[in-house]
Order: sequence, then C-alpha cells, then structure tokens
Amino acid sequence: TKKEQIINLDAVVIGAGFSGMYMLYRLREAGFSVRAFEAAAGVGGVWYANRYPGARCDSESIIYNYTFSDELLQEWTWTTRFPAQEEILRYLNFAADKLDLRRDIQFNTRVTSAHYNEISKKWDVKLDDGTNITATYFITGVGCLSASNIPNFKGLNSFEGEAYHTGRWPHEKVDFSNKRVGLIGTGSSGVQSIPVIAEEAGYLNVFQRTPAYSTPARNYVYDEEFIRKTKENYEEIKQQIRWSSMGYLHTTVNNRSALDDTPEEREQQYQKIWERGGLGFSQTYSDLMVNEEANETASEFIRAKIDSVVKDPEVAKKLKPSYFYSAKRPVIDTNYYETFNRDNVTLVDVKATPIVEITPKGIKTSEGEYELDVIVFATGYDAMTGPLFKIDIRGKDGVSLKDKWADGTQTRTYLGIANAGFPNMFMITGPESPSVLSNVPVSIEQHVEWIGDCIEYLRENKLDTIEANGEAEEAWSKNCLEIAQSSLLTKVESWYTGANIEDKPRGFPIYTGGVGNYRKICDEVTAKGYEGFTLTPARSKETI
Ligand code: NA7
Repeated sequence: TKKEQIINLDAVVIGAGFSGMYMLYRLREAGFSVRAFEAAAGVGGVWYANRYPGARCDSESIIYNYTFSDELLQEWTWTTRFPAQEEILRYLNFAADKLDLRRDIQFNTRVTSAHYNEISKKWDVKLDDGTNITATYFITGVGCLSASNIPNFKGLNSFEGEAYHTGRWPHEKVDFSNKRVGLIGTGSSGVQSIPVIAEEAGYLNVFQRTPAYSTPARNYVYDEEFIRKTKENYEEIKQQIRWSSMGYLHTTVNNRSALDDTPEEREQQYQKIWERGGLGFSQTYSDLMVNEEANETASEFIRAKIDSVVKDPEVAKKLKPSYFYSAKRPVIDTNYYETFNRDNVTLVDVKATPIVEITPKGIKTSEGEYELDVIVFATGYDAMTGPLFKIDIRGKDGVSLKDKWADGTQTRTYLGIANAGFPNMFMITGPESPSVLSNVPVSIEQHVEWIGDCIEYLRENKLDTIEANGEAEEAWSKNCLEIAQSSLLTKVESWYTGANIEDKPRGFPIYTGGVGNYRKICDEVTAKGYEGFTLTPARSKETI
C-alpha cells in the first residue's frame, strides 16, 4: 500500500514559507529530487497563520520579497509602504505559481521525525500520514516564530467563550462587534491588533505585563513614480540590503554617539525619525544599543511621546516602559497609544495585579474578575528552537537536537546552519543565524543560496556527507553570545534570551554581528573549502 512505500529523495525540505519555497526551487533547478512538506493547507508559513486583525510586516514592502528573480521583482507590485498580511500571502502565492512550486509541495502534512541513519548515511523521515522517506539531505525551513505559545494559565481550558492565539488565527473573520474582549500581550501582535479590535469591539480590556516601546509606522500607499524608480533600481537595492547590518535600506542615519549631541540636537534627530516612521529609530545614533546613557535618551524621547498622546496620566504611566529601548523587539504601530484614549478600552497592568486564572467567564487577576466573550492571546512564541523541537530530530548515536541543546546555556550550531552530530542537515534561519534580528527574507535568501551551493559542491566533488566540527561550533556559539553581551540586548529579559518560556535555557541564540558581515563569514567558509566542516568522500563499491 501507499503507506508502506518508501520514497527516496535527494532532499526533504520542511515548510513552504519564504524559506522552504526558495529552497525547493533552488535545489530543483540544480537537478535534485526534492519535496517540501507543509503542515498548513497553503504556502506562506507565518503569513498563512497570522491572520489577526491588523497583521502587517515591519519591513518595507519593496525589500520584503525575493530578490533572486528579476521576473518576480518586475512582475509584482506592492501597494503600501508596510505590507499587510493578506498582501504578503498573495505575494507568496504569486511566487509559488510563477515558480511552479506546488507540484513538489505536499500540504496538510507534518514531518513527525527525521533520524540520521549512520549505515545508509541518509535521513529517515516520517510523515504524519504514515509515509516514510529516505533523503540524502534534510533541510528545515520551519521559521523562527512559528511555534505559538499560550502560557499555562490555571483554568486555561475552562473558558466558555471564544479564544484565539494571534499566530493561529481562524480563516473566517472573527466578529468582535458588541463583544467584551480581553487581549493578553503587548508585543508586536498585540500592538498591531489592539487598535483594530478596539474599533469593532463593544469593550476591550488589554492585559499588559511589560509595556512595549512603540513608534509610529506611518504607513502610506506607494505612488506609481516610486514603484517605477524602485523597479529600475532593484539591482542596487539588492546589493545594499545584502551587505547592510540588518537587511534594511539606509540603515546608518547617524554615525555619532547620542551623547555627542546637545539635548536639542538629539530631540531634532529623534523627531525626524519619529515623523519618518518605521523601525529606523534604533539607527539614529551609533551607540544606542551599547551605551546605557545613550539608550536612555531615546527611551525618554518615546516616553515623553506616550505622555503627550495618552490623556489619562495614570494610563500613560503604565504604558511607559522602563527597560532599554530596543533590547526587547521594538514595535511599530498605527494609532496604538491613541487607542487608550477611547472610552471602550481599559488597560489592566498585570505586572501589578497578575492574572490568577482563566475562569469559565473570563480572566481573573489578583484584583478581580473580568467577564469576557472573547480572549485573544497575543502571548508570543517559543522562538527559534520551538519550531525545531516539534519534530523528533535525531543525529548520530540517536542524539536528539533537543538533548544536544538542553544544557541550560546556549544552543550550539555552526553558522546557525549546521550542527555537529547531524550530517547533511541544514537549517534555514536556524538559531545563531542573524535571521530574527534582520529583515528576514534577506537572511533567508543568503541561507538558501549558501546551502544550495554547498549541496551542489558535494555532488560535484562526489562527497557523501558534510558535518560541522565540534570546535567550529563551540567557537561560533561563543562568538554569538559575546557579540550580544557587548550590547544591551542581553541585559533585558525577552524572547531573544528565551525568558518568555518557562524552563527554556537562557542564552542569546542570534548572531547580531550584521547580515553583511555574516554573509562575508559564510562566503569565506566556502572559499576555504568548507572550513569548520568535515566532508567525507563517497564510499567506493568495495566498502559498501
Ligand atoms: P511577543 O513579542 O513575545 O509578545 C508577547 C506578549 O505577551 C508580551 O507582551 C508578553 O509580556 C505577553 N505575555 C506572555 N506571557 C504572558 C503572561 N503569562 N501574562 C501576561 N502577559 C504575557 O509576541 P508577538 O506575537 O507580539 O511578537 C512576536 C514577534 O513576531 C515580534 O517580535 C516580531 O518579530 C514578529 P512580557 O513581555 O513577556 O512580559
């Protein structure tokens, strides 16, 4: 029967988001047999799942796409500065059609396990429909923020109303009209959805534990002239973002220390970026992320803005963060702080009065019970390692990835792409790559191209396996942690450090040295014949 059949492939790719789609295309074009497996019913990854009201990308549209294909660049036209979820999903469907990817993607299918077989030197991959596959290469394109997390509140399942997590939003429109809504969480997802839900709901209670630093997005509709110029200049744009620090355009606004300017000059500088909108704020000065005093000047500027927008001083006080700006993921918004001036919106400070339990009727804090018809969990993700741990991945000697990374300090990878003990396995946007702290498609294209080149190299040179060396991996992990520790990023608890998930090892599994530098390092590794890896030749017939 079909279920007992073993399918042999050159490569298995998990996921059909930005990563999996391009990886599939890259390997197929190079003549490999490859299939992608996707748990959802369509392409898009996080953009398939995150359908909550107000869901939008913080990267500007014109750089939030593939750049490897001129045809895609020229044929697609973005409508607004910051793309809405539905437009990004439409873009990814357009790309899937153009590249004719669907014939090699199996939807509604989860990869449950992938075990390395040391005898065959292949990966044994199992699907949730019972199919077994053997593949020479095993590649994960599972995303960094795709394992949604609902905290283990007491009574969680007792709630009798409707409940949704922002990252697993239903496809039908959720009707909030005249309903009493409770929303937990004020990260990017909360801040984007709160203003939109507030407009429709009868009443909205926002349960905030840590306030966000949010700055205006200032979204607008692109004009034709801008689109024309952009399409003309894509080659230059592509080079700029590839070699930039975070995959964005024009990232260095100012090379000065914030402390070299007078308070008036600083105010002017911050005001300029505030009016321009978008995530550019952390690039106003070179030392905002390394110098506490410099950072405080930016933090204070945003706090003053909150005071100027929010009418009730008590509410404004609760909305003002006290940690270092941008040490937790900064957020951009449309009408976020303004929303707290509405009569139908209440801010509940759950740091002061913690959530005690979810009840059949609503949410109970230490101060009392809020009766609700709908609860929205904007409570975030088990980031980076979470999506990988959903799959039983085992390398040599049966060691699981989970066990390998369970020692309470830091994930250990080489370049965020490979793992010692896991030959011929590659991670796209893996832990210790720059991905989550960059404009992600730029990082994804780099990873996919590096992996594609590597697999072609193995074929050309008749090599069976490639595996990261333990020492190279130790050095890479140490390097990632040290770079992060030289900034303010490790001084605040966040999903970057693993602090949002109970019992998760704390570390800093992101390379923060910049996407341009990272690209250079990866290119050097290749130029030196895959330095830091061990490559084994194909076995001759006699030894098989
Ligand atoms: P985030 O940024 O992780 O935000 C989750 C929010 O939920 C944050 O405000 C948390 O407060 C809050 N939270 C989490 N657990 C609890 C509990 N137990 N009680 C109260 N509040 C809680 O997730 P998002 O989905 O908004 O954004 C994820 C990323 O997607 C974003 O950074 C972009 O890169 C895209 P906390 O700060 O932990 O106190």
